[in-house]
Amino acid sequence: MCGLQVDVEGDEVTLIRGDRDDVWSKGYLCPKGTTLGKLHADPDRIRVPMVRDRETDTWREVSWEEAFAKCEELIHGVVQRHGIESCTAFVGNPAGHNFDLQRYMALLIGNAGFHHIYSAGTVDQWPKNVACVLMYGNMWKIPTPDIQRTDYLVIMGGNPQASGGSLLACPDVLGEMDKIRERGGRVVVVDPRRTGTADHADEWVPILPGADAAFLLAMCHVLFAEDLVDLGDVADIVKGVDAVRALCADLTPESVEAFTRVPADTARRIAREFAAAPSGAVYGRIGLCNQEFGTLASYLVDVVNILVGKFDRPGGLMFGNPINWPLGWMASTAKNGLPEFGRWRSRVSEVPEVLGQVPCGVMAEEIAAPGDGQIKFLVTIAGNPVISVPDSAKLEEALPLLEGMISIDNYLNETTRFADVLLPGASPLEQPHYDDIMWGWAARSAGKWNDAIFPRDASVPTEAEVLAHLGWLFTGKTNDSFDFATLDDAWFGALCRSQGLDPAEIGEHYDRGGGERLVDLTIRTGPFGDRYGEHPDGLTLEKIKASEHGVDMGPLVPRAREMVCTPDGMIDLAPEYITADVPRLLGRAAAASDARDGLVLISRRHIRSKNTWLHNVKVLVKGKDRCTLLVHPEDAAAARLVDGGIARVSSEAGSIEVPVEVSDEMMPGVVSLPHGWGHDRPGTRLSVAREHAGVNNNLLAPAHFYDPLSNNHAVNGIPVEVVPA
Ligand SMILES: Nc1nc2c(c(=O)[nH]1)N[C@H]1C(S)=C(S)[C@@H](COP(=O)(O)OP(=O)(O)OC[C@H]3O[C@@H](n4cnc5c(=O)[nH]c(N)nc54)[C@H](O)[C@@H]3O)O[C@H]1N2
Ligand SMILES: Nc1nc2c(c(=O)[nH]1)N[C@H]1C(S)=C(S)[C@@H](COP(=O)(O)OP(=O)(O)OC[C@H]3O[C@@H](n4cnc5c(=O)[nH]c(N)nc54)[C@H](O)[C@@H]3O)O[C@H]1N2
Ligand SMILES: [Mo]
Repeated sequence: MCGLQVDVEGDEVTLIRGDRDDVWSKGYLCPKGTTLGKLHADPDRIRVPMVRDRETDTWREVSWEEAFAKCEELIHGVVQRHGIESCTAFVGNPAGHNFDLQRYMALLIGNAGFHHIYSAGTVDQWPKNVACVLMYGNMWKIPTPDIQRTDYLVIMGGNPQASGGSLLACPDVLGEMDKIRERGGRVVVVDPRRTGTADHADEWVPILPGADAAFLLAMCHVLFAEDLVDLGDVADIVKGVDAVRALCADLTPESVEAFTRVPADTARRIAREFAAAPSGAVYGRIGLCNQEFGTLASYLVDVVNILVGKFDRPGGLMFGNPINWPLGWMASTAKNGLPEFGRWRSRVSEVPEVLGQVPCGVMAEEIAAPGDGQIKFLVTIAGNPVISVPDSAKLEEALPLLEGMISIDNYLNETTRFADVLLPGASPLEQPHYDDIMWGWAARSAGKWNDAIFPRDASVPTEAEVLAHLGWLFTGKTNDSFDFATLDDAWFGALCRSQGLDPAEIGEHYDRGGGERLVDLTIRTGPFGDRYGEHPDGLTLEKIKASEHGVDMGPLVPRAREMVCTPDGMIDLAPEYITADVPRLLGRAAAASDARDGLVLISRRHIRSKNTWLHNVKVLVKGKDRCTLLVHPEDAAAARLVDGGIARVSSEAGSIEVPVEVSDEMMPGVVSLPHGWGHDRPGTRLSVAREHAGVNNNLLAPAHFYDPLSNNHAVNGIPVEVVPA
């Protein structure tokens, strides 16, 4: 989303820097952006399709035609032998960032007729999706802090210093935090680790991993007890306030102190300060999702904001107002009814589905265990589950058992090495760009178009075409009859109709399809759009393209009334599905207060990584080893660990060895490992990453440690034992 200035000579990138004239990012850029040229030039990046011979485990470059012939043979074989029920997909994170993948996933997942799929969503934001669908009516309508105008910001379980933000899209979040403080406001970071973000805050509040829901309930308690509850402008569209009052009636800050480790007077003071601030927002991110009480904690974040009238107003928690409406915003519980959970169960462990998914860590047993419904075919799309998914050793053992595997990916990595066919996408500089859902939680109404910088051979299919093509084959049809344009038109037609428009009429405006047509549609029917001539001054993609440095339509505006799409039009402050989880939380609180000695493991990110996959870029991995176990000095002393020594870390799931870094940035009792490492596996083509292999922290994450309300894995708060190796 940040504006780049890319200098090129011929087909080489000579420099990438932040575009100072960019209306959104104003020159700001993180290291990920500066290295797109390195990714483009990476000799290890896969540029042509490859097919693997299983017997010799060797790869051969093939034409696209031959690759799809192999796909057809494999897919049809498995579907004939075992049925479409035996086929599934794993969708990874870049599917949310890539120009085509983010707009065309439906043409694979929807058209193929998979019974269900797996995704990185269940090690990420599924709890927030559950909370939002129940509260607001759509799983992707996730409100974000209006960080540029707030007076009081509480960041829980997020570290924008490393991540750049997440369900909060804003360039230079640390700069915004500094500005909040400069204008007399306050920033509080609630995190088991004193992160680089905490260093920019007024206050760091260490908290025991997984205890955030208790902290937030105690905040609610204070708000009710001290008569600070005032819903403000949204009062008439909120229901369930009394239920929340009852829920936290006994949960004084004192009563949860032993569990959260947050002193009662700190919790009380923050609740009071937050309520009294002229504007304020509590923001919760992955630390609150990837934990045992992910749904409860993620839901309570919104509750706290709403209770004190800091919702849907400037400086508060607000819905995004993107120029292009995100495709994910189409569904609504007003139209489709409230979600039913547990419509089916996973075959082996009988985990009830949530929003169509079971924990992605369960995929391994579904592949490995024989029987009816066993997974025999897997398509991975921009995902590296052998590293990113809990209990990953099991998945590594299971993948060779598949009868067919296709990966849409740009690298031969820990996961894709098991594929039969590897179908590469374009490099980031060979495709246009315009984000979809990410603008849905952006700090301003902005947008911009990026043209592809380097041309790609027109005969090479785009990733949209690849998705659609595979979807086609799964329905039993053949390569000969595949025609992207027909499927693209059908998808475009569905999107037109969702906006009350006639596709035949709207289609007249375009001489070609593809992602660009979809972007234009979502802009023209968005809040600032021209609606195809109805508002002649309105925006179109053409107008945005003409603004080289992007378009900024201003700050967020109150729009809850228009965004909320529940059956009764009300925001549900107390969905029973979620509030019924409080007794489980209190049970855990009692158990945790009794057993304070053990260590628990949490994850972290680094500004020079992107999950599992930027480790093949030299400038991003150079310098001192980042894959270390952070341990508080007291814990290090107790376990006889020394800085720079090697520790053996063991959990219920496995055991690894890793260098120790003793640091008081950890709270006592909690140790931290980065995720995304472990590049020592055979058969990959990652020459740089291999030299900086690190270890995979998901070898320690038990597959069955997850938040049962959302099926989101708890990769934070894993009990571990740490000893010198
Ligand atoms: N222990 C622990 N585990 C975690 C987390 C954690 O905090 N702790 N975080 C979780 C989170 S939030 C996430 S999102 C997941 C991420 O999990 P994954 O999505 O599985 O991992 P990534 O590294 O993001 O996957 C990137 C893959 O996409 C490919 N790729 C990159 N760009 C493109 C492209 O443009 N097109 C195509 N076709 N492929 C591309 C890369 O080569 C790589 O194979 O990890 C999760 N796992
Ligand atoms: N440079 C870079 N940027 C990225 C990524 C990357 O890998 N590298 N990944 C991208 C992705 S896919 C995502 S989802 C986002 C994530 O964006 P963020 O959520 O900002 O990611 P993290 O930096 O992992 O920050 C999570 C914080 O939660 C804390 N934490 C862990 N457990 C708990 C807990 O139980 N309670 C509380 N209160 N805190 C806890 C951790 O100590 C950590 O500081 O970042 C995105 N941006
Ligand atoms: Mo993520």
